[in-house]
Amino acid sequence: MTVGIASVEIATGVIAGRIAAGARAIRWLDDRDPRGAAVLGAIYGATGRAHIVGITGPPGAGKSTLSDMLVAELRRRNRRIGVIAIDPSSPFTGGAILGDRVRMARHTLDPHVFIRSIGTRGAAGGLSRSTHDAALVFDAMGYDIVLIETVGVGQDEIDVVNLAHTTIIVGVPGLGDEVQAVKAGLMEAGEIFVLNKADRDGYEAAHRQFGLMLHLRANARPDDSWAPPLLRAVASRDEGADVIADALEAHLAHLKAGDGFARRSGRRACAQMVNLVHARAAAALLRLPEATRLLDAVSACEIDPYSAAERLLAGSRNDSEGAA
Ligand SMILES: Nc1nc2c(ncn2[C@@H]2O[C@H](COP(=O)(O)OP(=O)(O)O)[C@@H](O)[C@H]2O)c(=O)[nH]1
Ligand SMILES: [Mg+2]
Repeated sequence: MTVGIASVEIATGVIAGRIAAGARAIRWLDDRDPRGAAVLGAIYGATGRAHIVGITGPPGAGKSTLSDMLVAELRRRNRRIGVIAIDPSSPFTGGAILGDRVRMARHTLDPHVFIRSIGTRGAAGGLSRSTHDAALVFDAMGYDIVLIETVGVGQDEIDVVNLAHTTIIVGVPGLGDEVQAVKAGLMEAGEIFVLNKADRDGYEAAHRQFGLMLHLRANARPDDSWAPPLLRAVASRDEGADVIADALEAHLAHLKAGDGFARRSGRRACAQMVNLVHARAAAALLRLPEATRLLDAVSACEIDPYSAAERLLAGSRNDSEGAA
Protein backbone atom coordinates (compact mmCIF):
# COMPACT_ATOMS: atom_id res chain seq x y z
CA MET A 1 0.00 0.00 0.00
CA THR A 2 2.72 2.47 0.99
CA VAL A 3 4.63 1.24 -2.06
CA GLY A 4 1.76 2.41 -4.25
CA ILE A 5 1.43 5.79 -2.56
CA ALA A 6 5.18 6.43 -2.72
CA SER A 7 5.22 5.55 -6.42
CA VAL A 8 2.31 7.87 -7.21
CA GLU A 9 4.00 10.70 -5.34
CA ILE A 10 7.27 10.19 -7.20
CA ALA A 11 5.50 9.84 -10.55
CA THR A 12 3.70 13.14 -9.95
CA GLY A 13 7.03 14.76 -9.07
CA VAL A 14 8.66 13.38 -12.23
CA ILE A 15 5.91 14.76 -14.44
CA ALA A 16 6.23 18.12 -12.66
CA GLY A 17 9.93 18.02 -13.57
CA ARG A 18 11.23 17.84 -10.02
CA ILE A 19 14.88 16.79 -9.87
CA ALA A 20 14.62 14.92 -6.55
CA ALA A 21 11.71 12.83 -7.84
CA GLY A 22 13.54 12.07 -11.09
CA ALA A 23 16.66 11.03 -9.24
CA ARG A 24 14.63 8.77 -6.94
CA ALA A 25 12.80 7.13 -9.85
CA ILE A 26 16.07 6.46 -11.67
CA ARG A 27 17.61 4.97 -8.54
CA TRP A 28 14.62 2.66 -8.01
CA LEU A 29 14.79 1.55 -11.62
CA ASP A 30 18.52 0.98 -11.42
CA ASP A 31 18.06 -1.06 -8.23
CA ARG A 32 15.18 -3.05 -9.80
CA ASP A 33 13.00 -1.84 -6.95
CA PRO A 34 9.35 -2.68 -7.85
CA ARG A 35 8.42 0.93 -7.12
CA GLY A 36 10.48 1.87 -10.20
CA ALA A 37 8.27 -0.16 -12.51
CA ALA A 38 5.17 1.36 -10.87
CA VAL A 39 6.54 4.87 -11.54
CA LEU A 40 7.30 3.99 -15.18
CA GLY A 41 3.75 2.76 -15.68
CA ALA A 42 2.39 6.01 -14.23
CA ILE A 43 4.62 8.39 -16.22
CA TYR A 44 4.54 6.54 -19.54
CA GLY A 45 1.74 8.69 -20.93
CA ALA A 46 3.91 11.78 -20.41
CA THR A 47 6.78 10.39 -22.51
CA GLY A 48 7.42 10.40 -26.24
CA ARG A 49 8.48 14.00 -26.77
CA ALA A 50 12.21 14.04 -26.00
CA HIS A 51 14.83 13.80 -28.74
CA ILE A 52 17.08 10.96 -27.62
CA VAL A 53 20.63 11.40 -28.84
CA GLY A 54 23.42 8.85 -28.45
CA ILE A 55 27.05 9.88 -28.56
CA THR A 56 29.62 7.18 -29.08
CA GLY A 57 33.16 6.55 -30.31
CA PRO A 58 36.42 5.14 -28.98
CA PRO A 59 37.57 5.94 -25.42
CA GLY A 60 39.54 9.18 -25.35
CA ALA A 61 37.96 10.52 -28.55
CA GLY A 62 36.61 13.47 -26.60
CA LYS A 63 32.98 12.37 -26.14
CA SER A 64 32.68 13.91 -22.66
CA THR A 65 34.38 17.15 -23.71
CA LEU A 66 32.13 17.27 -26.75
CA SER A 67 28.97 16.54 -24.74
CA ASP A 68 29.89 19.33 -22.40
CA MET A 69 30.27 21.90 -25.17
CA LEU A 70 27.15 20.62 -26.90
CA VAL A 71 25.13 21.03 -23.69
CA ALA A 72 26.38 24.63 -23.47
CA GLU A 73 25.36 25.29 -27.09
CA LEU A 74 21.92 23.68 -26.66
CA ARG A 75 21.35 25.77 -23.53
CA ARG A 76 22.11 28.87 -25.61
CA ARG A 77 19.29 27.62 -27.84
CA ASN A 78 17.06 27.40 -24.79
CA ARG A 79 16.75 23.62 -24.75
CA ARG A 80 16.45 21.69 -21.50
CA ILE A 81 18.87 18.79 -21.48
CA GLY A 82 19.24 15.53 -19.64
CA VAL A 83 22.60 13.78 -19.83
CA ILE A 84 23.04 10.08 -19.12
CA ALA A 85 26.68 9.13 -18.67
CA ILE A 86 27.23 5.42 -18.74
CA ASP A 87 29.52 4.83 -15.83
CA PRO A 88 31.61 1.69 -15.88
CA SER A 89 31.88 0.28 -12.37
CA SER A 90 35.31 -1.10 -13.21
CA PRO A 91 38.14 0.44 -11.16
CA PHE A 92 40.24 0.46 -14.34
CA THR A 93 38.09 3.12 -15.91
CA GLY A 94 37.14 4.90 -12.71
CA GLY A 95 39.52 7.76 -13.44
CA ALA A 96 37.73 8.66 -16.63
CA ILE A 97 34.48 9.08 -14.73
CA LEU A 98 35.96 11.59 -12.37
CA GLY A 99 37.16 13.44 -15.45
CA ASP A 100 33.62 13.42 -16.87
CA ARG A 101 32.22 14.93 -13.70
CA VAL A 102 34.82 17.66 -13.72
CA ARG A 103 34.15 18.43 -17.38
CA MET A 104 30.41 18.62 -16.74
CA ALA A 105 30.87 20.74 -13.61
CA ARG A 106 30.04 24.01 -15.34
CA HIS A 107 26.45 22.79 -15.81
CA THR A 108 25.77 21.54 -12.29
CA LEU A 109 24.22 24.82 -11.18
CA ASP A 110 21.95 25.04 -14.22
CA PRO A 111 18.44 23.83 -13.25
CA HIS A 112 17.73 23.01 -16.91
CA VAL A 113 20.55 20.48 -17.14
CA PHE A 114 20.17 17.17 -15.33
CA ILE A 115 23.15 14.79 -15.38
CA ARG A 116 22.98 11.19 -14.16
CA SER A 117 25.43 8.32 -14.29
CA ILE A 118 24.21 4.81 -14.91
CA GLY A 119 26.26 1.92 -13.58
CA THR A 120 27.07 -0.87 -16.02
CA ARG A 121 27.00 -3.60 -13.36
CA GLY A 122 27.80 -6.30 -15.85
CA ALA A 123 24.49 -8.08 -16.42
CA ALA A 124 23.79 -8.70 -20.10
CA GLY A 125 21.04 -6.43 -21.35
CA GLY A 126 21.03 -4.64 -17.99
CA LEU A 127 22.77 -1.58 -19.28
CA SER A 128 20.43 -0.95 -22.16
CA ARG A 129 17.47 -1.51 -19.88
CA SER A 130 18.58 0.96 -17.20
CA THR A 131 19.55 3.50 -19.84
CA HIS A 132 16.21 3.14 -21.55
CA ASP A 133 14.36 3.52 -18.24
CA ALA A 134 16.36 6.61 -17.30
CA ALA A 135 15.70 8.13 -20.73
CA LEU A 136 11.95 7.66 -20.17
CA VAL A 137 12.17 9.43 -16.80
CA PHE A 138 14.06 12.37 -18.36
CA ASP A 139 11.51 12.46 -21.15
CA ALA A 140 8.57 12.60 -18.72
CA MET A 141 10.37 15.32 -16.75
CA GLY A 142 10.15 17.50 -19.82
CA TYR A 143 13.73 17.59 -21.06
CA ASP A 144 13.80 18.42 -24.76
CA ILE A 145 16.95 16.45 -25.42
CA VAL A 146 18.36 13.39 -23.68
CA LEU A 147 22.03 12.95 -24.44
CA ILE A 148 23.43 9.47 -23.76
CA GLU A 149 27.21 9.24 -23.66
CA THR A 150 28.67 5.75 -23.90
CA VAL A 151 31.99 4.49 -22.65
CA GLY A 152 32.90 3.53 -26.18
CA VAL A 153 33.62 -0.14 -25.63
CA GLY A 154 31.71 -3.24 -26.53
CA GLN A 155 28.02 -3.79 -26.51
CA ASP A 156 27.07 -0.50 -24.91
CA GLU A 157 27.69 1.31 -28.18
CA ILE A 158 25.28 -0.91 -30.07
CA ASP A 159 22.72 -0.64 -27.26
CA VAL A 160 22.85 3.13 -27.43
CA VAL A 161 22.39 3.15 -31.20
CA ASN A 162 19.25 1.08 -30.68
CA LEU A 163 17.97 3.50 -28.06
CA ALA A 164 18.55 6.79 -29.80
CA HIS A 165 16.63 8.76 -32.39
CA THR A 166 19.96 10.20 -33.53
CA THR A 167 23.43 8.75 -33.04
CA ILE A 168 26.56 10.92 -33.16
CA ILE A 169 29.73 8.99 -33.96
CA VAL A 170 32.92 10.66 -32.78
CA GLY A 171 36.17 9.86 -34.53
CA VAL A 172 39.66 11.30 -34.12
CA PRO A 173 42.76 11.53 -36.29
CA GLY A 174 45.90 9.69 -35.45
CA LEU A 175 44.60 6.27 -34.46
CA GLY A 176 46.43 4.68 -37.37
CA ASP A 177 43.68 3.39 -39.56
CA GLU A 178 41.09 5.85 -38.32
CA VAL A 179 38.08 4.21 -39.82
CA GLN A 180 39.04 0.84 -38.39
CA ALA A 181 38.85 2.45 -34.99
CA VAL A 182 35.19 3.14 -35.57
CA LYS A 183 33.56 -0.24 -35.78
CA ALA A 184 31.97 -1.16 -39.06
CA GLY A 185 28.54 -1.59 -37.48
CA LEU A 186 28.66 1.91 -36.06
CA MET A 187 29.78 3.38 -39.37
CA GLU A 188 26.56 1.88 -40.73
CA ALA A 189 24.41 3.19 -37.93
CA GLY A 190 25.50 6.77 -37.28
CA GLU A 191 23.51 9.77 -38.47
CA ILE A 192 26.02 12.48 -37.60
CA PHE A 193 29.79 12.01 -37.83
CA VAL A 194 32.11 14.30 -35.92
CA LEU A 195 35.85 14.32 -36.41
CA ASN A 196 37.10 15.73 -33.14
CA LYS A 197 40.65 16.84 -32.31
CA ALA A 198 40.84 18.60 -35.65
CA ASP A 199 43.79 20.50 -34.14
CA ARG A 200 45.82 17.29 -34.34
CA ASP A 201 48.12 16.08 -37.11
CA GLY A 202 46.44 13.75 -39.53
CA TYR A 203 43.09 15.53 -39.57
CA GLU A 204 43.05 15.88 -43.38
CA ALA A 205 43.84 12.20 -43.90
CA ALA A 206 41.20 11.13 -41.38
CA HIS A 207 38.67 13.41 -43.02
CA ARG A 208 39.37 11.82 -46.42
CA GLN A 209 38.97 8.31 -44.97
CA PHE A 210 35.70 9.07 -43.22
CA GLY A 211 34.48 10.87 -46.32
CA LEU A 212 35.25 7.82 -48.44
CA MET A 213 33.46 5.49 -46.02
CA LEU A 214 30.38 7.70 -46.05
CA HIS A 215 30.50 7.83 -49.84
CA LEU A 216 30.60 4.02 -50.01
CA ARG A 217 27.77 3.82 -47.51
CA ALA A 218 25.65 6.20 -49.55
CA ASN A 219 26.27 4.13 -52.70
CA ALA A 220 25.29 0.96 -50.90
CA ARG A 221 22.07 2.54 -49.64
CA PRO A 222 20.59 4.52 -52.51
CA ASP A 223 17.21 4.76 -50.76
CA ASP A 224 18.57 6.62 -47.74
CA SER A 225 16.86 9.98 -47.47
CA TRP A 226 19.32 11.25 -44.86
CA ALA A 227 22.90 12.00 -45.87
CA PRO A 228 25.03 11.90 -42.69
CA PRO A 229 27.14 15.04 -42.37
CA LEU A 230 30.85 14.82 -41.51
CA LEU A 231 31.62 17.66 -39.10
CA ARG A 232 34.80 19.11 -37.67
CA ALA A 233 35.34 19.83 -33.98
CA VAL A 234 37.97 20.84 -31.48
CA ALA A 235 35.98 20.12 -28.34
CA SER A 236 38.78 21.18 -25.99
CA ARG A 237 38.57 24.68 -27.53
CA ASP A 238 34.75 24.77 -27.76
CA GLU A 239 34.88 24.67 -31.58
CA GLY A 240 32.19 22.98 -33.62
CA ALA A 241 29.24 22.86 -31.22
CA ASP A 242 27.09 25.12 -33.39
CA VAL A 243 27.30 22.93 -36.49
CA ILE A 244 26.67 19.78 -34.43
CA ALA A 245 23.61 21.38 -32.82
CA ASP A 246 22.41 22.44 -36.31
CA ALA A 247 22.85 18.86 -37.55
CA LEU A 248 20.89 17.52 -34.57
CA GLU A 249 18.03 19.88 -35.33
CA ALA A 250 18.14 18.97 -39.01
CA HIS A 251 18.02 15.24 -38.27
CA LEU A 252 15.13 15.70 -35.84
CA ALA A 253 13.23 17.69 -38.47
CA HIS A 254 14.00 14.95 -41.00
CA LEU A 255 12.63 12.24 -38.67
CA LYS A 256 9.52 14.27 -37.92
CA ALA A 257 8.88 15.07 -41.57
CA GLY A 258 8.11 11.37 -42.03
CA ASP A 259 7.21 8.68 -39.54
CA GLY A 260 10.86 8.18 -38.51
CA PHE A 261 10.52 9.66 -35.04
CA ALA A 262 7.51 7.56 -34.01
CA ARG A 263 8.93 4.47 -35.68
CA ARG A 264 12.19 4.67 -33.73
CA SER A 265 10.37 5.27 -30.46
CA GLY A 266 8.15 2.29 -31.18
CA ARG A 267 11.08 0.07 -32.05
CA ARG A 268 12.72 1.01 -28.76
CA ALA A 269 9.58 0.20 -26.76
CA CYS A 270 9.27 -3.19 -28.49
CA ALA A 271 12.91 -4.02 -27.78
CA GLN A 272 12.29 -3.14 -24.15
CA MET A 273 9.30 -5.45 -23.92
CA VAL A 274 11.27 -8.28 -25.52
CA ASN A 275 14.09 -7.65 -23.00
CA LEU A 276 11.69 -7.79 -20.08
CA VAL A 277 9.96 -10.94 -21.31
CA HIS A 278 13.30 -12.67 -21.87
CA ALA A 279 14.48 -11.82 -18.38
CA ARG A 280 11.22 -12.65 -16.60
CA ALA A 281 10.41 -15.80 -18.54
CA ALA A 282 13.88 -17.24 -18.03
CA ALA A 283 13.80 -16.42 -14.33
CA ALA A 284 10.34 -18.00 -13.91
CA LEU A 285 11.36 -21.18 -15.73
CA LEU A 286 14.53 -21.53 -13.71
CA ARG A 287 12.57 -21.25 -10.46
CA LEU A 288 10.57 -24.42 -11.27
CA PRO A 289 11.47 -27.51 -9.20
CA GLU A 290 11.94 -29.35 -12.49
CA ALA A 291 14.68 -26.84 -13.39
CA THR A 292 16.61 -27.67 -10.22
CA ARG A 293 16.35 -31.40 -10.98
CA LEU A 294 17.50 -30.88 -14.56
CA LEU A 295 20.39 -28.61 -13.53
CA ASP A 296 21.57 -31.25 -11.07
CA ALA A 297 21.40 -33.86 -13.82
CA VAL A 298 23.32 -31.58 -16.21
CA SER A 299 26.05 -30.85 -13.68
CA ALA A 300 26.37 -34.60 -12.99
CA CYS A 301 26.67 -35.14 -16.77
CA GLU A 302 23.63 -37.42 -16.72
CA ILE A 303 21.95 -35.42 -19.44
CA ASP A 304 23.30 -32.95 -22.00
CA PRO A 305 22.33 -29.27 -21.57
CA TYR A 306 20.50 -29.11 -24.91
CA SER A 307 18.13 -31.97 -24.07
CA ALA A 308 17.69 -30.64 -20.54
CA ALA A 309 16.74 -27.16 -21.83
CA GLU A 310 14.35 -28.73 -24.33
CA ARG A 311 12.73 -30.84 -21.61
CA LEU A 312 12.29 -27.83 -19.31
CA LEU A 313 10.69 -25.80 -22.10
CA ALA A 314 8.48 -28.69 -23.20
CA GLY A 315 7.32 -29.17 -19.59
CA SER A 316 6.31 -25.52 -19.28
CA ARG A 317 4.45 -25.67 -22.60
CA ASN A 318 2.47 -28.69 -21.42
CA ASP A 319 1.67 -26.87 -18.18
CA SER A 320 0.33 -23.80 -19.93
CA GLU A 321 -1.73 -25.93 -22.33
CA GLY A 322 -3.10 -27.86 -19.39
CA ALA A 323 -4.08 -24.60 -17.70
CA ALA A 324 -5.81 -23.22 -20.82
N1 LIG B 1 43.89 18.17 -28.71
C1 LIG B 1 42.63 17.95 -28.39
N2 LIG B 1 42.32 17.30 -27.25
C2 LIG B 1 41.01 17.09 -26.95
C3 LIG B 1 39.96 17.53 -27.80
N3 LIG B 1 38.80 17.15 -27.25
C4 LIG B 1 39.08 16.49 -26.12
N4 LIG B 1 40.42 16.46 -25.93
C5 LIG B 1 41.13 15.82 -24.81
O1 LIG B 1 41.08 14.41 -24.97
C6 LIG B 1 41.06 13.76 -23.70
C7 LIG B 1 39.90 12.77 -23.64
O2 LIG B 1 38.68 13.48 -23.67
P1 LIG B 1 37.31 12.88 -23.10
O3 LIG B 1 36.27 13.90 -23.36
O4 LIG B 1 37.47 12.41 -21.70
O5 LIG B 1 37.11 11.61 -24.05
P2 LIG B 1 36.04 10.42 -23.94
O6 LIG B 1 36.73 9.26 -23.32
O7 LIG B 1 35.69 10.12 -25.36
O8 LIG B 1 34.88 10.92 -23.15
C8 LIG B 1 40.98 14.87 -22.66
O9 LIG B 1 42.25 15.10 -22.16
C9 LIG B 1 40.49 16.06 -23.47
O10 LIG B 1 40.90 17.28 -22.92
C10 LIG B 1 40.32 18.24 -29.00
O11 LIG B 1 39.48 18.64 -29.79
N5 LIG B 1 41.65 18.41 -29.23
MG1 LIG C 1 33.91 10.13 -21.45
